[in-house]
Amino acid sequence: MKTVFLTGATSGIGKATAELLAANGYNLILSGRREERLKELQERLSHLADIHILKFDVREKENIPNIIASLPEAFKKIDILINNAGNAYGRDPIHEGLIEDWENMIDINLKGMLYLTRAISPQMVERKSGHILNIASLAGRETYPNGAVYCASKSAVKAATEGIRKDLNPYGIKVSCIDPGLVETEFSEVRFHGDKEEAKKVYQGYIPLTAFDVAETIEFVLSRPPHVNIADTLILCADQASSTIVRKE
Ligand code: NDP
Ligand code: 8X3
Repeated sequence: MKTVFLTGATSGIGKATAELLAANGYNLILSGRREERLKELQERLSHLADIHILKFDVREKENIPNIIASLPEAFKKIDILINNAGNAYGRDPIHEGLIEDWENMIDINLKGMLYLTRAISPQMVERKSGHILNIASLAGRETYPNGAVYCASKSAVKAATEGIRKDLNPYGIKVSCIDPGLVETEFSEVRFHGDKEEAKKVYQGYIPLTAFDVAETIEFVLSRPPHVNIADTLILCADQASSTIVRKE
């Protein structure tokens, strides 16, 4: 049975992925900052798979190597790392943006992914096997107004993913990236700093992707035979043509 280390398991895409992977026979290390949600997932899924939960913030640069080193014996060998934790903060033109929002996006979306990859990839290199899957975004391929820093953070995730694939190629490690378009999760609630009404409007008038749609893509990428790596995937709802073109009623 393969062991997956999944960040951002408490909500949205990560939560749906945890549910689907547990049902498909993967053992899971689930992480996020909201411990109650991690415990709920562990209780609900533990009849399907072995689940270990870890409450930490992906910005904890100093702590992450210790967290990985202190995993219980049964979870020490990590076959798959899914760097999913991330969010957008704010939807402002650059001259009005909050610097704290920018720091959150760069520190969580980009640097958090790098810290986890740095801590977990050496054991994959040693074993000459493994799979790292990063969740970037359509926003990493295409910018849109009032999203410069989020788009930059995701573009950086995509560039880093390509570089990581090249670095890890000699060791037989697969490195993949999935880029979703609009997915209805808690993402917009976080982006609008908890304003649920504003968040709801993002998904009105068309049918967005669900977290489960993306989880299915993740499961597909992970379950390809050893010689196949789905390196890069764009998944959009049928109503979306680009970051700025969405067919609405
Ligand atoms: P959600 O807000 O529903 O989930 C975000 C997850 O990331 C939560 O589990 C949250 O856990 C975790 N997270 C956020 N910040 C941190 C942190 N500092 N440390 C640890 N965990 C953190 O959003 P989505 O499920 O939509 O987002 C998942 C990924 O998908 C993100 O990388 C996002 O950028 C990307 N994406 C989303 C799209 C969308 O339209 N929704 C489209 C394209 C990409 P907790 O708060 O408990 O720490
Ligand atoms: C999340 C999708 O369109 O809000 O990456 O940037 S979008």
